[in-house]
Amino acid sequence: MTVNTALDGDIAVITLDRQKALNALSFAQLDALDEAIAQVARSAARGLVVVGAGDKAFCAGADIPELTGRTLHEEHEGSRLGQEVFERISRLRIPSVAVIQGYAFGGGLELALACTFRVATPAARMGLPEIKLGLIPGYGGTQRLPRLIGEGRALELILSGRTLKADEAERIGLVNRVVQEGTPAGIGRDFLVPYLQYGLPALDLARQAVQRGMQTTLEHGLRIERDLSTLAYRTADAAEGMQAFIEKRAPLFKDA
Ligand code: CO8
Repeated sequence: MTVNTALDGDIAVITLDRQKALNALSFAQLDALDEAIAQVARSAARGLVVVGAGDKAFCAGADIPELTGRTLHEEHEGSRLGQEVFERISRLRIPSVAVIQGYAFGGGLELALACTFRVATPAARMGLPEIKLGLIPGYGGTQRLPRLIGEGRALELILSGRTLKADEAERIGLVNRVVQEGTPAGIGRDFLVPYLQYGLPALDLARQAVQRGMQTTLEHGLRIERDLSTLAYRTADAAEGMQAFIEKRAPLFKDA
C-alpha cells in the first residue's frame, strides 16, 4: 500500500500494491488501507484517487485463502473491519475516485463502491462473484450496489456473480465514466480537477445530504437537506460565492 499526498499538490493517491495476488485485500492490507485513509484525512489533500498497482487489476477482492478455516466470530469481525474501513473512505470530507483498470471483483468492487466516484478503463472487468464461492458480499456490496444502480440490477449481479465489462458498467451507472487514455493516477486526477475549484464545506455537505437522504424517508431526507443547506448558507464560502456572482467575478473559496 502506498500513499502519495504530494501528487499535483491537491490530490492524494492510494495505490493497492500486492501484484502477485492481483492486489487482493488481506486483513493486513485492510489495516494498511485504514492507516492510508487516516493519513489522507490528516493531509491537506482536496481529492483522493484510489488505484491498483500494475495493469492487471484494481483489486481481485478479499484474500480467498485467508478466508478459509476461520471461526464464525473471526469472520464476523473480518466483515466488520472491511465495512468500517470502506465507510471511512465514503465519509471522507474530500471527493474520492476509484480508477478501475483490469479486474475489480468482490471486495475490490466494494472498495470502489465506497468512493464518491468510479472511473473505468475500457479493459476493466468487474463484479461481485462471491456467490460462486458460496459466499455473499461482506464489505458493503449488498447495501451500496442497490443504492447506486437499483435493486433489480443489483440483485441480478449479486445472485449471478456475473462479470461486467466497462461499457455496460457505465450504461447502468455503476461507473461514472470510461476513460481510454492515461495512467490510472492521471485519469483519477483529471477526473477530480473540476471539483477542486469548489469549497470543501459545500462539497462535503452536499455529499452528506445525498448519502444520508438515501438511507431514510423522503420526509426525513428533506429535513436533513434543510439543516445541511442552512449550514452551507452560514459558511464564509457561501457569502463569498454569492458576492462574487453579484460582482460578476470568480469566487475565491477558502474552505471555510
Ligand atoms: N485472493 C487471493 N489471491 C488471489 C485472488 C484473491 N481474491 N484473486 C487472484 N489471486 C491470485 C491467484 O491465486 C494467482 O496466484 P498464483 O499466481 O500464486 O496462483 C494470482 O492472483 C493471479 O490470478 P489468476 O492466475 O487467477 O489470474 P487470471 O488472470 O487467470 O484470473 C481472476 C483473474 C478472474 C480475477 C481470478 O484470479 C479470480 O477469479 N479471482 C478471484 C476473484 C474473486 O472471487 N473475488 C472475490 C473474493 S471474496 C470477497 O472479496 C468478499 C468476501 C467478503 C468476505 C467478508 C468476510 C471477511
